Amino acid sequence: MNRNRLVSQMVYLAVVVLVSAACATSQLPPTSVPQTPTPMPPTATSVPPTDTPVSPTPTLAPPTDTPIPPTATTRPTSTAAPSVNDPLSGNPSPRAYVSMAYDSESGQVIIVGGLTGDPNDPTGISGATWAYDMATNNWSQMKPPSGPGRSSGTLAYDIDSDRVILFGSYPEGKTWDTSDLNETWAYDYNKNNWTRLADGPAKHLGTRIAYDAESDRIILFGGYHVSGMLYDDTWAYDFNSDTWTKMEPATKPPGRNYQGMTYDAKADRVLTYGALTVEGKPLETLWAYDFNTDTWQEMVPGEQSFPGMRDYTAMVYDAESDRMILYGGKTEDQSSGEVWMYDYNTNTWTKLESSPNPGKLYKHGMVYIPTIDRSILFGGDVGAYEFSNETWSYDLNTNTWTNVTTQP
Ligand SMILES: [Ca+2]
Ligand SMILES: [Ca+2]
Ligand SMILES: [Ca+2]
Ligand SMILES: [Ca+2]
Repeated sequence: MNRNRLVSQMVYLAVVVLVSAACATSQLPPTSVPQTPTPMPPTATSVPPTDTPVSPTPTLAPPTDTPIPPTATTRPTSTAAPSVNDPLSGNPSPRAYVSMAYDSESGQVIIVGGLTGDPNDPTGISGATWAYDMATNNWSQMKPPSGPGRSSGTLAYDIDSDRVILFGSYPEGKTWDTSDLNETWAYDYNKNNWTRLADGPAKHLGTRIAYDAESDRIILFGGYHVSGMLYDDTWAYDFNSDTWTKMEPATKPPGRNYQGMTYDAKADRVLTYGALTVEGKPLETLWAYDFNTDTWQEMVPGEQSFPGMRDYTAMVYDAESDRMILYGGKTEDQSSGEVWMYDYNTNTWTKLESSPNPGKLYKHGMVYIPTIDRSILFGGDVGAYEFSNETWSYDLNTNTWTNVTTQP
């Protein structure tokens, strides 16, 4: 069993118990969302792995895209004030559990909160909305008039709808109160406002999302249930109809959480890699999901080198180079500073090393910016709850990292 994960989960459970006891009189009524703990053994796949390069199959008829306005007005909206658990100007404070999305219409990288201090201290959990402007290399706390008041979820940008989608977050300042974790929120940078949308799957701690642009769907995979079970279910969210749909692929990757996940636009596949089983066994095979056919495919690496154990890693897709980039994540010797490049077309991993680099870290955020053909990395845990607030830029074509952190 992975001791670090066991300890963190035990701490987390203890906190949930304490918070539940302390807040017994102010508890929300039990949710009507039924738990669906369908424990699945961390199976190897039943389908024989293929290690032959797979050419993307022609897409089937894409789901129809009839724009239906989200019916957010029927749901409560948060009246949370702008976050005080964060500096009001300058750079975001150092943090972990960072997820990033790039609003390409507005040219802004968006993050929402993160763990900024002691996870047992309410002031250590920020729910602030921050935007990083590529053109000026400047971070701004957006201070929307109302917001989710939530932290450390997973983000993806819906290009078609020009919204950043936040899912799987927990309340700001509630110290790991995971209650349901099922709120869906959309951020419109142009109007600087958040809208609450239909609830998604409940209690999927550390689930990840990515946006399938060809299908105009947010794809969700993985998550951890506090009973000690990792989910291996796949969901799709359509902002246009404000609908979550549970998919039913015949084959599924082993359950996991806080893994790397990104969308390969050319192949029209959502790629996921890394994290651990409940027993602490590393998940070292990349999987690719095609929403159009509702099919997961295991991309067995064969004899080549591949990243190996990576927990809390980050992945992006460099569209210009048509390669996936993986950076960071916890390894057996704490964490790694290597870049791994993956080519879906040939199922080929390539290790790249360069100096300087952001160093060994995990629980960081990373996103690709097509207009400058660079990936941006922010934050992360550099070891034992010591956090970074550095911003780095990476050019895959030249394998060059640049620290672009501005001095306060
Ligand atoms: Ca926008
Ligand atoms: Ca959309
Ligand atoms: Ca698709
Ligand atoms: Ca490139």
